Amino acid sequence: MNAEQSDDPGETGGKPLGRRLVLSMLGLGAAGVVTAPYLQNGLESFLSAASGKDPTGLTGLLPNGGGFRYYSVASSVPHKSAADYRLTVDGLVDHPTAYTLDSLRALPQTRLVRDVQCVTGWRVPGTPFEGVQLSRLLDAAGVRPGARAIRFKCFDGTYSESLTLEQARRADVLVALRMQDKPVVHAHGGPVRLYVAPMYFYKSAKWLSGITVTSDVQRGYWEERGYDTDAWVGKSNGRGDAPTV
Ligand SMILES: Nc1nc2c(c(=O)[nH]1)N[C@H]1C(S)=C(S)[C@@H](COP(=O)(O)O)O[C@H]1N2
Ligand SMILES: [Mo]
Repeated sequence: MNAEQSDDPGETGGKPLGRRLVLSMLGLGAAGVVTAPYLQNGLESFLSAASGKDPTGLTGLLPNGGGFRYYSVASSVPHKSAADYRLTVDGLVDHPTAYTLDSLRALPQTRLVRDVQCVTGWRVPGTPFEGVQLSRLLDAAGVRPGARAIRFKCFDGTYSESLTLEQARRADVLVALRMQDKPVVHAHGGPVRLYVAPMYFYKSAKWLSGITVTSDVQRGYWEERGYDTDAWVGKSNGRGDAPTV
């Protein structure tokens, strides 16, 4: 990573901190090799142990087996259990709602298997996601006339995303409770993340806490930093052909 690349979605903005430094902060040494005990315990337990020592959130640069990079623009993200997780639906709706994890689990679930594509170049083919279609939650809330967009909030306190109402109503947009056929783990945005299958992965907001129906598109975190709000894979200013960083 260098200063040039620091505005890539997934990298923490504006901090020209060298990979070596980050790795040494994590106690990995310059080779950047995640050593065997960490692999045995699972990468996530390693990352959660490391995250306290990584104020930059650059643990996303670590190698991992599944092909995913673990990204967070926030330096630390609280953990939410089934007991304290809530997803609010509000704004231009007739029935503002707060869902618990159990109430989301009780709704019909949709499973999609698509390729995940980050604009920085990495890609994970055939990844299963499962959850509630966003359109179902919007219908339940009763979207008012004059509504044209959705604003997504995250409990990391920093990230945000947006979709037009038309995009949000697509059948391949999920409020995902499962990823890779298991509950969404904290590192991947659990317990609940957005999954916008046809768009670059920055649209798939992790640690989803709020869905607000709005009259106009309010740009999200990376969108304020120059990335397209209409982030169709292959048809937007993402850089799917860029080398993996
Ligand atoms: N809350 C939050 N959501 C986020 C991000 C983030 O930094 N914070 N990064 C986005 C980007 S750029 C990517 S590529 C994916 C990465 O998801 P992963 O960490 O599960 O691989 O999450 C997206 N959603
Ligand atoms: Mo990304």
